[in-house]
Amino acid sequence: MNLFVDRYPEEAWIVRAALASSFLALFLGGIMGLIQGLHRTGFLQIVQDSTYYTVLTLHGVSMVLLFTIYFLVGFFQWAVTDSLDRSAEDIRFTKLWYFLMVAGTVMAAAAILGGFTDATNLEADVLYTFYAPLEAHPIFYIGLVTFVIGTWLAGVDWFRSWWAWKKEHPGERTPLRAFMVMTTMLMWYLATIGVAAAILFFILPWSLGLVDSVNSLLTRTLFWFFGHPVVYFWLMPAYMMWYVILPKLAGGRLFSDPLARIVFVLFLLLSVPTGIHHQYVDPGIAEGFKFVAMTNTMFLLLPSLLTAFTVVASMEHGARQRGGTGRLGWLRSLPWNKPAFTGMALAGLMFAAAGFSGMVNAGMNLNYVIHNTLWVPGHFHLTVGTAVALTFMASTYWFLPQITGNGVFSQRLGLVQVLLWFLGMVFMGNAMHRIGLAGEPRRTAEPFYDGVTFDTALGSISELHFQIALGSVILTVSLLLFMAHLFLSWFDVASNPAPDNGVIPEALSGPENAPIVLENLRLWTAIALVLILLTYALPLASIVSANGFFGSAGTL
Ligand code: HAS
Ligand code: CU
Repeated sequence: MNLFVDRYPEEAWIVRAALASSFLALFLGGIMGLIQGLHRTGFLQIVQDSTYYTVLTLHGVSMVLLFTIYFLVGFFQWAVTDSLDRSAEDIRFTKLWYFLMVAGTVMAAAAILGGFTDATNLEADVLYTFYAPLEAHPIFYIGLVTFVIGTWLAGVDWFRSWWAWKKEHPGERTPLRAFMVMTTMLMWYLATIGVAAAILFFILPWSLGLVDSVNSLLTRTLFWFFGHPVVYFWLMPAYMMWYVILPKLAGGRLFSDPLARIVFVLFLLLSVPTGIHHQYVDPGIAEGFKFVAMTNTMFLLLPSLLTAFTVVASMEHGARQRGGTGRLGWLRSLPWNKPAFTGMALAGLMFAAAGFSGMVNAGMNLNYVIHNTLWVPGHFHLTVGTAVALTFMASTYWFLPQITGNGVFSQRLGLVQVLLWFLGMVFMGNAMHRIGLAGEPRRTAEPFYDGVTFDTALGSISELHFQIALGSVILTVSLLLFMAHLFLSWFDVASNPAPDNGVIPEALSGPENAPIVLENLRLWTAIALVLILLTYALPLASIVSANGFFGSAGTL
């Protein structure tokens, strides 16, 4: 009786509900992605240019706010319950935060969907970055706030479990998965201060008509205070899978538990004080502050570089346990026939490329070349769209049986699905980066300067457009396969038994080797707060002193 669903049926229900919400968003967002991919490359323009921005908003919000966050709350619920081996303190509270998230989603979705029709005054064509001067119907912001409050309460729920566990296990190291959840949630609490302040004090009152204008630069800066760390909110659960599930699937054990803890503490410390790297070209922020953000960003590469080392070392260990030999020959001994493994490994491989495009973005001078071009969507389709999304989808092949009690429908079909996602992103990611270097702008329905042309010469703009469209189609096929497969597995069409493989093995270098100071999350949160104050107090003060709190909308 090792399956999670047998041990914790009520918690498994919440995990399933969160996953179902997540995949619904993925499906909706994916269809919007196809429409966009074909629209802006000139292949199929079934929506008006003005509706393109509704589609773009729905795509962005569904993918990066709903798909990712619903998945991670489900995954974190499993991680906390399973690793602490205790039920939720009060399952009604657990349901409360989930339903708050759903209520928020319904409000925000209604506002966005209103953009497709003139029958209501609902509209929210503000993209997933939703800062001023773009303005949405108030219900959009109220929905977002409700959704975020849901996640805050989810964090409270997990902290309550952790505190209760600690009381019963004095002096023991927190199990790795719970440690990762707590550090991620602390990072999230700090990050969301920015977006909560932007919405509650400025954007919502403005959208309600209570104030006439807002200081756009202030809302942008508060947004990016949140907008950079939110990307690690998506990444850290994917890293958790690379640390705890991937080594097991590779046939071995995690290389170092203490190193994994250090990585998560580094993310807690450094995720927020880097947000200004999204604003290198914003006037109104002094160069010096931008330079500080750049320096912090370069330090923030460290936890990912450490991850690359630890995860690959763990994979190598697994491969050698399975009889692999040679300097690179061990790669052949990895379980490439398993979609959960192959999907996650390919997601990691793609993230290596994505990390490099991130480094280019982060350099102040190089950023001037790529900012606001299609290079940036290229970067984030490899990070969140592949490293995170493909890891989430691939891990579902391992995870779903744990929470439904049903085996997956077909490993082979799963393998085809993850390979297609990787292939689709190879085309799309490559072409977006390259076309961005040629200067094609992002966030536009109409990137054509001379009308649509179809030139087949390799490397030409239209050939790159073709790669983007082809990538979108391949990704859609992969998505449809994933949804169909999910349905067949969830409803146990093949009656495959669920493998009883839920135990996560101990790391080679175990938790007892982790310095005890790592457990002191109050200390790390306090240091993170100081770093945030040091990087943000002066820029915010100068923005407010230049144009006041309410400046004027649209001055940027
Ligand atoms: Fe980024 C813009 C800088 C990581 C997402 N980023 C964006 C936007 C998004 C986004 C959504 O400095 C657009 C926002 C908008 O709409 O305007 N980003 C970075 C840097 C990193 C980085 C330095 N980004 C991410 C992650 C994201 C994400 C992660 C989502 C999940 N990004 C920027 C900057 C901008 C930006 C600027 C603004 C651009 C502009 O001008 O607008 C770093 O965290 C990256 C570090 C990563 C590495 C790679 C390590 C490699 C690993 C792989 C191991 C291999 C394995 C597999 C496991 C150093 C861990 C091996 C396999 C075998 C088979 C052996
Ligand atoms: Cu960033």
